Amino acid sequence: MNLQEKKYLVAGAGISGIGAVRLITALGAEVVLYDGNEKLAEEQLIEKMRIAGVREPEEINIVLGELTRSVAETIDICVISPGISMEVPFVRLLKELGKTIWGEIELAYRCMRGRLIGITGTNGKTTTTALTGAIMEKYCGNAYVVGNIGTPYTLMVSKANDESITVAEISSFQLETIDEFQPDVSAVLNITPDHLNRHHTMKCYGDVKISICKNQTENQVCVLNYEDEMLREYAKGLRCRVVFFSSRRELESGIYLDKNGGIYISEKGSRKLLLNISSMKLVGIHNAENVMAAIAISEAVGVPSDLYVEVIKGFDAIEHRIEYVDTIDGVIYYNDSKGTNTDASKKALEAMERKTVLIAGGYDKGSEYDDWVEAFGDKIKCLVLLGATKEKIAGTAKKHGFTNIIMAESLKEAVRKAAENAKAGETVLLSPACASWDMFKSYEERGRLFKDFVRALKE
Ligand code: UMA
Repeated sequence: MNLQEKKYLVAGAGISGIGAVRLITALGAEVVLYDGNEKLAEEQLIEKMRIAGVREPEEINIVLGELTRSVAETIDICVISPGISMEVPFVRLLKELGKTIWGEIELAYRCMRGRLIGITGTNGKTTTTALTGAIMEKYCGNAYVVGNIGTPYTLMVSKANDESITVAEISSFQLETIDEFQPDVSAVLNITPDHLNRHHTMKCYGDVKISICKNQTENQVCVLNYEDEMLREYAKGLRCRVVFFSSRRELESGIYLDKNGGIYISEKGSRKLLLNISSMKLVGIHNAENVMAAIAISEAVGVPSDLYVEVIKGFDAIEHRIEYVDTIDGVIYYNDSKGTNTDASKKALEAMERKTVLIAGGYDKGSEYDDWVEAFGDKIKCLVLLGATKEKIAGTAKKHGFTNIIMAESLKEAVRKAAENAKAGETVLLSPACASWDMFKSYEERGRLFKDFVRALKE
C-alpha cells in the first residue's frame, strides 16, 4: 500500500493524534485533524502541532464537534487515538462507509525501521518498558521508548533506523485497532480486570491483550507470565514461540524466581543464577516479575546476560509508581498515582510496611472494589476518598466493615485530611485504584499535584 497517496482523518487531537499528523504530513500525504470536543481552540491545536514539529500546521484542515458524512466520505484511512472507543457514532459511520480504521500504533508500525519490542499487560508494563528500554539503549545505543508510556510511537518513528530497537508500551485501547502490527518480541505481563467499561467482558479484554502477538511467526517470541491462568490458556493456541516467566515455581525452560530470591534462567532443566532480588533497587514481587519479563525479552533479542544484569541492578522505580515523596513530621508520603486499577493499587498496599492512610477514588471505569478493600487488612487505618467513585468505594468499604472513611472534594483537601489523620511513623499513600480522568488530565498530572500538595505541608 502506498501510504503517501492516501487521504487520512486523524481522530483525537491529544498527543497521539498530533504525533500521527506529524508523521502523515512528513509522508507528504493529506490529512484532516478531527476532535469530538467542539470547545477546543483551533489556534491552540495549531500551536501544539507546531511544537511537535508539524510543518505548516496552519494548512491542516481541523474539524471539531460532529464529523459529517461528507467529510467522512472523502477520506481513505482513519487513524484513531487510543482514548476513542470503537462504539462512538463517528466510528460507526466510518465503518458503515467501509473506511479503513487504524490505531496510531498501526500507522507508526507501517512506517517503522529496525526491531520492535511490544509490551502489554494490565500492570507493570510501564516499569517493564522503561527497564527494557534502558537495557536496549545500553545494548545498541539506539533505542526508543514509546507508546502508552507517554511518547507517541508516531512521533519517534522518523528517528529510528535499521539498527534501532523500539520498545513500545502498548495498552488494550491501542491493540483494538492493530492490523499488521507485528513486534519481533512481545510480552503480556498479566491480565486482571481493568477498563471493563470499554471492553465489557474479561474475555474481550483478554482477547485484545493477547492480540499483541497475533501476527508473530514461529521464529518470534512472546513472553508470558506462567502464573496468570488466562495467559497459560492463551499460550496453547499461539503460533509464535512462547517463553514463560514465573514468580512461584521452578520452570523447566524459562525465567523464574526461587524461594531464596534468586532469579534463574533455565533451558531444558539446566539452570543458571542471574541475580538475587536483594541486589535490585526495585522492590516487591510484582517488580521481580517485571524484571523477569525484561530478562526474557533481552534473551530473545540476544543481549548478553552480564549487560542486562548490570542495568537491572542499577534501575530505580519510575515516577508515580510507589514513588517516595517526602517525610514530614515523621509521616512518609508515597505517590502511586499510576495505581489506576484495583490490582495495581493492591501491589502498592502490599509494599507498605507501616500503618497507612490511603487516598483513593477517581474516574469510574465500572470496576468492583471488594478484593481491593479486602486487601486492606490491618494496614490501612483510614481511607480518604475523592472523585467520581468515592460513594461507590465508600459503600463497598462499609459492606466489608471498614468505616474510617473521610470524604474530600479536591486532592488538596485530601492531602490535608490525610496528613491530619496520620501519626509519626505512619504512611500516607496516594494509590487511587481508579483512573484520573474525572478530575485531571492524566495520572501524571494527579501525581505531580499530589507531590506539590505534600511538599506544601512543610510551608
Ligand atoms: N476524543 C474524541 N472523541 C472521543 C474521545 C476522545 O475526539 O470519543 C478526543 C479528546 O477530545 C481529546 C483526544 O481525543 O482531545 C484525546 O485522545 P486520547 O484520549 O487517545 O489521549 P492522548 O493524549 O492521545 O494519549 C494517548 C493515551 N491515552 C489513552 O489511552 C486514554 C496515553 O495513555 C498515551 O500515553 C498517549 O496516547 C501516547 O501513546 C495514557 C493512559 O491513560 C497514559 N492510558 C491508559 C492506561 O494506561 O490505563 C490506557
